[in-house]
Formats: sequence, structure tokens, C-alpha cells
Amino acid sequence: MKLRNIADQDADLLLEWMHEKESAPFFEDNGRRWSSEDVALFIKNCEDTAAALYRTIAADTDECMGIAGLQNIDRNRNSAELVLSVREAAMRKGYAWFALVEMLDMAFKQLNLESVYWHIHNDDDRSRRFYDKHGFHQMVDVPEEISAFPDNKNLRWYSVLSSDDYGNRLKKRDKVAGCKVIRIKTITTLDAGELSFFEGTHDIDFEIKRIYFISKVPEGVRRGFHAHKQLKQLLFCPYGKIQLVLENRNGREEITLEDPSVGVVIDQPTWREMLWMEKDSVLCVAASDYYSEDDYIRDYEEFKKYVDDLKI
Ligand code: T46
Repeated sequence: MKLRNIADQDADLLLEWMHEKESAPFFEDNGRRWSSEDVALFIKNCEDTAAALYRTIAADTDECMGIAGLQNIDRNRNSAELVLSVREAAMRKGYAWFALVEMLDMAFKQLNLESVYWHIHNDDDRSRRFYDKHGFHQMVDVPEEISAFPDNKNLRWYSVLSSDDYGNRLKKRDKVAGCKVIRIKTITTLDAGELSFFEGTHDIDFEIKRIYFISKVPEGVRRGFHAHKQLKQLLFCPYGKIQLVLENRNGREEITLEDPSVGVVIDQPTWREMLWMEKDSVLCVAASDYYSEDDYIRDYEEFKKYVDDLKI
């Protein structure tokens, strides 16, 4: 699959696709479906400008599978609006994901933008599932000048920042050494950062009795080297980059925490080591119980025996 310039040869497929059941409502122009003349005009006007660029999402055979674009490119805000739609024939084949990552690369790496946003219709369950599954953050408080254009107010907005690890979202892991990797709910405000939150027993399955955080750790330093017998914890890194090495009866695995909206729930006896990969990284922990030294196993051999005994 590839992205290429939109060409006259795409007209027939574009027209066919604009009348497909799922995409048709989104190509209506005041209730009027696009005609072949509209499509021809669209293709003719598709040349790159400072404010917009559009590409055909093409199969290896060159067949048009959909359209992706960046529009409302705003050099003051350093933002752009993403538009992306694929034909029914391209669904569930990876075209949408491919085009999304390519367009974001173009926005951040070539155009040096800071943020990209887009909307879907609230009743477009398929798109909603797609973006939510890949952990994209919903944007609230959408500025009037951005939200004013689509007449339809029944929209759901998303956004990505240039610093987000968007390309790896597909490779998103849901477990590390059998411990759940969770997405912390995150709300974006355009040009004003993100807010992440979780609620005890709603988003994690224990009551939170204690919050602690570890800061001012020099780069390259390791902490941890212990396990807990009963304590359950959610670990996350709101700033910086920390490698977490976990070992339990599921084996030994590591994960790098660097996205503030990713957390790991350790809810079984697990040996942990934390490596500060960047200076000033912060590790935050929400714990199910008050501090008790009795719950710690700080000797590795003792931990191994403890886990072996649990198996019996
Ligand atoms: C864990 C990892 C991720 C307290 O007095 N109260 C507390 O709530 C905590 C967490 C620690 N302390 C004392 C115990 C030690 O004297 O603070 C000192 C440093 O603790 P520790 O060496 O255990 O720190 P880390 O970074 O190795 O481990 C901490 C947590 O202790 C542990 O539960 O899972 O972070």
C-alpha cells in the first residue's frame, strides 16, 4: 500500500465509494450526493497548497482505496485537520492505519506541525472503535474557529501531538509478565496539553489508599529490587522515560513507560526493577494499601521461593 497524488484515474472509484452505504452520509453536500462533475472538480482542485494537501491511499496495484488529507493547515497554531476515509473494499485490511501514520508523519516530520486533529460523527461506531482501539485521545473544548465549520455538532473530536508515540500504538501491548497494561483516560485540549485521570474501582479494580511518586532520580539509576506479597499497584510515568522490568510466575519481561497515558497494574507477587532512562523522569504509583514494610520481599532468592511455594 502507498500514498500518491490523487489522479484522474481515481474518479470512477471515488464516485462509487462516495455512494457506498457507510461513507455516503459523509459525502453529502446539503443532502445532495456528489456527482461525477463534483468528483472531477475535486480532483482538479487537489493540488497541494500551503493550507491543504490530499493523497490517494492506493493498493500496490495502484487502485484507489481511499483518500487522506491535511487541511486547515495553520502555521500560527502549528496545527492541521486530518481527513481520512477508505472504501468498503479497504476496510479491515490495514489501509486506514497505514494512511493515518503516513499523514501524521507528513504533518510532524515534513511540515513540522505540533498537533493534528480530526472529527468523526458520533454515530460512526466503526471509526470510533478504530480510534479508541488505537488509544487516540478525545479532544474537548474544541476552539470555535475549528468546530464552527462542520454544521453537524454531533461530532467526536480527536487529536495527536507531535510528541505522541502514535506509530507504535498498533504494537500496543496489553500485558507485561501477565500484568495488565492499561490506557489511562486522557482528554486533550488543543494547544493546551492533556489531562489524564483514573478512578479507583472504575478504571482499576482496587480502591486507592495511597499515592506516591519518585522524582529527581539521575539517569541510569535503578530502583526497586523487591516484590510485594499482597499490595496491588498502578504504575505510570507522567514525565520522562522509565524502563520497568517485571518478573513473576509468567516469566521476566520489560516495558518502557514514556507515555503518560499508559500504566501497568501489578496485582500479583512480582519482582520489579525500575531503570531511569532519562533524568528527571517521574514514576507515579497508586497503591491498594497503606505503606507496610511487612508486605515487601526484598531478597531475590526469598522471592523465588515465595512464588514457587504459591504454585503448590
Ligand atoms: C514499589 C516501587 C515501584 C515509605 O515510607 N512510604 C511509602 O509509601 C513508600 C513507597 C516508601 N517508603 C519508604 C521505604 C524506604 O525506606 O521510602 C524508602 C524508599 O522506598 P524503596 O526503597 O522501597 O523505593 P523503591 O523505589 O525501590 O520502590 C518503590 C516502592 O517502595 C515499591 O512499593 O513497588 O517503588
